[in-house]
Amino acid sequence: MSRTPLLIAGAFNAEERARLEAAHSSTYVAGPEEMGALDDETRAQVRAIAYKGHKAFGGDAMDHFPNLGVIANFGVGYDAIDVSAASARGVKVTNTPDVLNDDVADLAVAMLLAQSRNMIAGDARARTGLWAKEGELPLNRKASGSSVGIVGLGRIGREIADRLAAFKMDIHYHARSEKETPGWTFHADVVSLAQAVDFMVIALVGGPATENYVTREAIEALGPRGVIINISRGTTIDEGAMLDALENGTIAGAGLDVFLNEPNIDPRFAALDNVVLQPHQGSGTVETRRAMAMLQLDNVTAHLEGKDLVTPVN
Ligand code: 8YV
Repeated sequence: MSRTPLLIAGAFNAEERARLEAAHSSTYVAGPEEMGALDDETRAQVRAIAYKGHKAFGGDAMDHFPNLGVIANFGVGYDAIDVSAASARGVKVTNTPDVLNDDVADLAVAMLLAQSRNMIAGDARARTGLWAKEGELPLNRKASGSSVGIVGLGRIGREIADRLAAFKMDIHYHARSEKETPGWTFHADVVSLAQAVDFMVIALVGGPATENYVTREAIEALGPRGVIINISRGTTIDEGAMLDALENGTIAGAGLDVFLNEPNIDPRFAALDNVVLQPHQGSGTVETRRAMAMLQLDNVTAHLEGKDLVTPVN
């Protein structure tokens, strides 16, 4: 048994890190870029890595650890981790599915409502005295009863659709295959989905297979009343094409929790008044982050105790 079997890597908060440290003897680094600087003895002892963050974690970083058996990711999306490289080295990867579905779906709905009801401008009007000077907000846009297209009807997409069905919205979706969803309309491609709806919510998994999945053509097909909501990854949409469409009025607006190059997002977003922007906080509640941390720890502990992993992805 190695003395320090766990490497904690990434931007954990104090509670998350303390929980991992209390459970297993550990070493800490800020991210994959610091792993090579650990001394040989420490690296040889590491059998599990608890990872949190969106920095690329590739095969080169894994090669620093000859006895590594598992990378336990904090998050359902594991696109930052090169899973093929892990598999090739006999390293298992785990994630934290399901426990965050509600929060991410809640934020998607919140951004859809905030965008359509112009809540950011409304808050400013009530807060700054503009209300007294200029009167009511210009009328905004009814969300209930409109049509929505979900791109990716996985666990999170399904939660979003269920919530929006309660808003009496006409539900359309695009997925790899048609699902058992009576009353909801399946579209085999994203352009056809975009043509059919007012709101389009992207709930895809990240990674190379979904890069630019929502193309310029699909964005333009949404039309001048179209609103894009993205809670997946910045990579899943052609971001440059979306910015062009938002600037030109080709679409009406967007609600975005994810971007390319987070946290240094494209400054073009800040100049737009038809968007609601969030700092990638879909799973960011005390309750859900705690549940994610526990699931990550359960995976680490399972590996270190020779038990079956709880939520393996490879
Ligand atoms: C992050 C997420 O894990 O679960 C995911 O895929 O994107 C988030 O919940 C969280 O921001 C911590 O990095």
